[in-house]
Amino acid sequence: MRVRGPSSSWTTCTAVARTGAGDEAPRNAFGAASGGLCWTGIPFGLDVRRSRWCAAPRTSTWPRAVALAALTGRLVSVERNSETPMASRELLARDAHRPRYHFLPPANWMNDPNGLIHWRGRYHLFYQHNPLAPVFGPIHWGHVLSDDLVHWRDLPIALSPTPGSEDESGVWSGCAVDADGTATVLYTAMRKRADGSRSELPCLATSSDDDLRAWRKYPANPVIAAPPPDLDVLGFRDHSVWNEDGTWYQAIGSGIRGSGGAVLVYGSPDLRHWDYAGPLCIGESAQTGEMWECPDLFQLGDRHVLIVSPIPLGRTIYMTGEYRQQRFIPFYQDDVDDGGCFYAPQSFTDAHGRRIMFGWLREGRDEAAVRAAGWAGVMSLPRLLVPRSDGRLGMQPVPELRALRGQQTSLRDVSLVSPRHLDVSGGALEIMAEIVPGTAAQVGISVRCTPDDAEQTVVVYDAMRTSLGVDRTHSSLDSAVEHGTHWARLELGQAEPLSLHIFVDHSVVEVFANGRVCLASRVYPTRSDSLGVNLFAQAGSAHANALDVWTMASVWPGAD
Ligand code: DQQ
Repeated sequence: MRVRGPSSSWTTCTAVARTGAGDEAPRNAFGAASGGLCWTGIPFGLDVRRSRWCAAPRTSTWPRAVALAALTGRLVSVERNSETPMASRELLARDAHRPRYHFLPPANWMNDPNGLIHWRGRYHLFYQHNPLAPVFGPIHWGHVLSDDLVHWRDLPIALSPTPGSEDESGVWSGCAVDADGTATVLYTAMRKRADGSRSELPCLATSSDDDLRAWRKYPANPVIAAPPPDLDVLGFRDHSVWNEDGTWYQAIGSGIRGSGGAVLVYGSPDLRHWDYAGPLCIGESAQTGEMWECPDLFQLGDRHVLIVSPIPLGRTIYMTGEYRQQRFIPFYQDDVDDGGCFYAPQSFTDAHGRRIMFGWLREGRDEAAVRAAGWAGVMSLPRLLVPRSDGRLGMQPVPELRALRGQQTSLRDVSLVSPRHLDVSGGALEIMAEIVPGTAAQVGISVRCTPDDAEQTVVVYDAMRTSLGVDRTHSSLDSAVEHGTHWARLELGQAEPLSLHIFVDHSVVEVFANGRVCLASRVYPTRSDSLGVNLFAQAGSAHANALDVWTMASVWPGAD
């Protein structure tokens, strides 16, 4: 049964709750209590009525309604609200682990970026979002827009699960295109059935207002009724859509049992009627996993790039190669990011012709910790994708991020034989360094360091391994958070220095190296003085040609 709260009770958020047949009126976990509850560390006042309704009072803010809904355990959908949920950004802003200039929602859970589009001069980022709790749950599309890819404005939730429809269990990942002036998204409708089975089917929604606030789901959804009948597929979800000579094509992530991850292609004259055109590409499960999530196919220079996030690898790979007539032949394959938390990215072309990618940075801490924090999931910085003659995928932070630079500290021509403490500190920093490794076995930069080095995260180039690593062995004195080291192969050419571009943002350390390697990692220092930066060389000498460090401004209200 679907019910909706009395409109007079709602101003900021409408919760759609559902009770099973014969259910008692939903009471929250504390009975029909009210007021003063502390949930996920955030004090929320509650007003629970003994009825079939879970309603937030007129005075409620977004997180109150969400907290209430989560406590009942029965809420399945949060519909579009008319006000922005900025209050909760301020509530969480001073959390020591909360990033200050990476994008993340006001509260609760986020995973994949979705529906990226540069629409009427502004950037739109939609995201997989459980607005009810900081854990994966009923997935909606959260929505923000930006003039500059750096400062974001929260907009109401764009897409919510519709009870009784194909997407009643979640509005899963999808992409956006401009179809003759109408913004159109293809997304995966998730429906879980009582017998444990589930369907994943492509659905369509449209919007044409300036801010892309109002979305209308296509009444004849789903636009594809089932996966190809002659294929035994493991999954059928996530979308990449493009237009070729007037025909729309859609790539859907899948896997063929006994074979490997796959991307299936469909063609359509109008984005609503689709015919299967065959597999775009099929992998081998031993190498690239059983099922490919979040396919993203695009042209970059004179090549094409296919990005997929394979299950069960839990990391994202790219392939550069040749695309012709709905088939993709890979020539080169590598990981998009080796830092261990980057997953399910999506890219888009902006009005300047730039290909820009965002990826989801997963948490490196357990459920109890994220429930206590009240939020989970961060978006990577927007990465500019650039073609390279060696077939690799070039990645750089977008230049717009320079707008956040504050105080600058610079060094030039420094010989390194031992660690050097730099006269800079901060939880939000940008660091650029050009270092000639020389005879040093290891050279690099430590960030989030305490003065006694009890906590530190080490970005290290290891000459013997010819690899760049992010060593989190001592990142945190909290033994419950992740501590591993992640390595990326990085062979420096003759006379090629190590070029590091490091973004430190509280619990995020995002590293770009030599234009071709990225490592995004999550770290959770416990000490308030884990703010230092050290430059080091070990077992030999190195030379830093240049090093620049900037403090970075916050883009979120209430943060320092
Ligand atoms: N997450 C989504 C799926 C996608 C996966 C659900 C990747 O659509 O396959 O939130 O993180």
